[in-house]
Amino acid sequence: MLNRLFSALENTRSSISNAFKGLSGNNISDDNIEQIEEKLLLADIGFDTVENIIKIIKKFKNDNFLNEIKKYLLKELPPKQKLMDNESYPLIIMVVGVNGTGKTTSAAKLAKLYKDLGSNVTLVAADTYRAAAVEQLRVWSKRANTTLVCNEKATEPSAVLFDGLTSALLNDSDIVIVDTAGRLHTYENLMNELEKMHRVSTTRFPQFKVKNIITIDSLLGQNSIVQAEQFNKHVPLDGAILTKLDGTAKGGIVFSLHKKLNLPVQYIGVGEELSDIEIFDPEKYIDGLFGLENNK
Ligand SMILES: Nc1nc2c(ncn2[C@@H]2O[C@H](COP(=O)(O)OP(=O)(O)O)[C@@H](O)[C@H]2O)c(=O)[nH]1
Ligand SMILES: [Mg+2]
Repeated sequence: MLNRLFSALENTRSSISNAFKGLSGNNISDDNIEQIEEKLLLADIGFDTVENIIKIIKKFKNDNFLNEIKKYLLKELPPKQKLMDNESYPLIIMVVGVNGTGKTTSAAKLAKLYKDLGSNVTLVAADTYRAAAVEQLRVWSKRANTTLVCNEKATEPSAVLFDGLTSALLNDSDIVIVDTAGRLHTYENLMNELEKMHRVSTTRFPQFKVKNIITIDSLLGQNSIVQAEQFNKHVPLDGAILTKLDGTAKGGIVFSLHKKLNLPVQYIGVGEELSDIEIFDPEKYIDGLFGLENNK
């Protein structure tokens, strides 16, 4: 099967590998190094990580430095998460993040992913600001064959969440996936609302384990580090979904998220369809960035 992560990283990879072209043995010039540095930074592989990669290239120039880079980068990332095995149930996955980063789409994709793994999934449409988001979720929940809890008349996201969790308990759901409203981190009241939702889950429904996942739009680059930092001040983030990895040449943000915020990328979005989600695999990701073997 064609590896969709590898395909999604095509633009990022082609930019990086152009810079690596023509490098051989002792012929590595300062110009070469500068070009590589620039391309890696453009791909949003953070500054520290880029500096370390350059050191490796200089040190191993006669050997296979790409393999050394891979070894180093693998150590920088947490191992691939095992869905279901390492998670405890029932579980609430709150999908949070800035407007347009892919929350609603990702919530639906996650519902299908877990449903396909055999879980009993409830989707909760807690974006009370956008009627279109509820409609979008309704269509998807039908296609994914999952229960949807929504209330178009509700104005309080926490109230919809409360209903959703009550209903999830009644129907024995393993996983509740909650779509939330778009928030700019500067909107204090929206952030407070998010905190309230977190409180409702943890205090009123202690049966559930809560996981807060932030959607990070690959196209936004280093700005998303600031966004994630802000969200993390209000609700404890457990992981990230890197969305829109297809079509971006800036697929390198994963390292900074982990290094600066200790935030593991757990899923990636590779398209607009329901099945366009994958569990993040660090090794495949690194192979995809640098065009290494065994990756298709
Ligand atoms: N190409 C691509 N588009 C995506 C992906 N995830 C979301 N989108 C698109 O991004 C736009 C915003 O998504 P939406 O889920 O409504 O964002 P929200 O405002 O955070 O809920 C929509 O047009 C989605 O189809 C992805 O992984 N790849
Ligand atoms: Mg939405």
